[in-house]
Amino acid sequence: MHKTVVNSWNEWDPLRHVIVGRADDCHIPPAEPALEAKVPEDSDMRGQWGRRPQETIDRANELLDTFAGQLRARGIRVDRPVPINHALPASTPDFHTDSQFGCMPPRDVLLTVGSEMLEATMSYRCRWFEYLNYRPLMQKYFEEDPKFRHESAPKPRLTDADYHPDYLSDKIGVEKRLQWAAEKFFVTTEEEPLFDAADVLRFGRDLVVQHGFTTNLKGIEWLRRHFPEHRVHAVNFPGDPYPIHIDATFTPLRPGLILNNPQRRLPKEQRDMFEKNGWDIVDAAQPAHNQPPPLCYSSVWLSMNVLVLDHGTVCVEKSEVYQAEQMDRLGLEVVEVELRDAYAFGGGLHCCTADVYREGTCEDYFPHL
Ligand code: DAV
Repeated sequence: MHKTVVNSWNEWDPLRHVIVGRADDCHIPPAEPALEAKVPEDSDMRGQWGRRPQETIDRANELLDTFAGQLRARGIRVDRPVPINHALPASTPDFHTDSQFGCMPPRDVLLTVGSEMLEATMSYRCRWFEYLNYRPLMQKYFEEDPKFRHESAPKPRLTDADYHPDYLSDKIGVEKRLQWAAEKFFVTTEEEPLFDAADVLRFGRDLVVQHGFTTNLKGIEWLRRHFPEHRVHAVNFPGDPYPIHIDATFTPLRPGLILNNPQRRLPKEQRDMFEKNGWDIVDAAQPAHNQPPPLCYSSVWLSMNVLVLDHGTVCVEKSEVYQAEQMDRLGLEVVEVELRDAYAFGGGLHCCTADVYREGTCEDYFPHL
């Protein structure tokens, strides 16, 4: 096997090396401020926590293993995390929570920009130590690739000052949540920089970052200072009552083409940079399901949480027939991947992967700004 080279500048150039998560030992974490805000008010997850049932873990792992095999069969190198014991509490001098979460979605934690992989601050207490699942891989890349930059963002303190108490209720109602989201009043405060890696999309020289529950403005400012050669753009999507992670909302497919969730459209004034540079933003197809699977944090819009393999090929979840049809109309070849029974462990095909190597270099896709 060839030695690692870390290099990935965008979401669409040919993928050659990727991390695929695991469902091992995944826990539903106990209540904490950021989670309270995110778990939908009518969710079956409210009020329960603990290790997920073994048969659901086994089923999710079977699907993730099969997905990894499909990628390998296409010549893509696939690495897997080494799960830590997620039953252990997370304790620091500033907070305590009784369990951790899991390592199914590496995309939430690891942001690859060029030869750098950056561990995000994260914004949930139960996810504070999640980077440890990926450290064996990071160490290996560090040894194999003399140009690899392993970075970690400042660990946040995550005291109560990081969360608006207004969100500590299961009786807020969707109307109020939508109003708050439109006003950019999110659960996280501006106490300190916070971001999850899955709020960031890479467009070569430009990074597009969602301001929402898991990423605050200070987190976006931190990214701006950390990547001085990049332009960092804050976006937000007012139609989403639970705005975490950009990858079921805004999905670039190739240079010039982005899918946008029709219930979470990018506001008019934020569309400028795309329109002035010849990018089309098209509404994503409807999801095939009315409900997420049981005990799932994510919405039905994981339908658009796809993994682009190259400019003409995209992995789409097998049951998402409308999304697959739309890809076909847009001229992309669809690779069907069965993953729905793993959604509850942290998301879809984009979430459960993190780029190590894509071909290509850092290009400027927005020459007119
Ligand atoms: O629509 O629930 C899910 C994103 C998971 N990384 C949603 C967002």
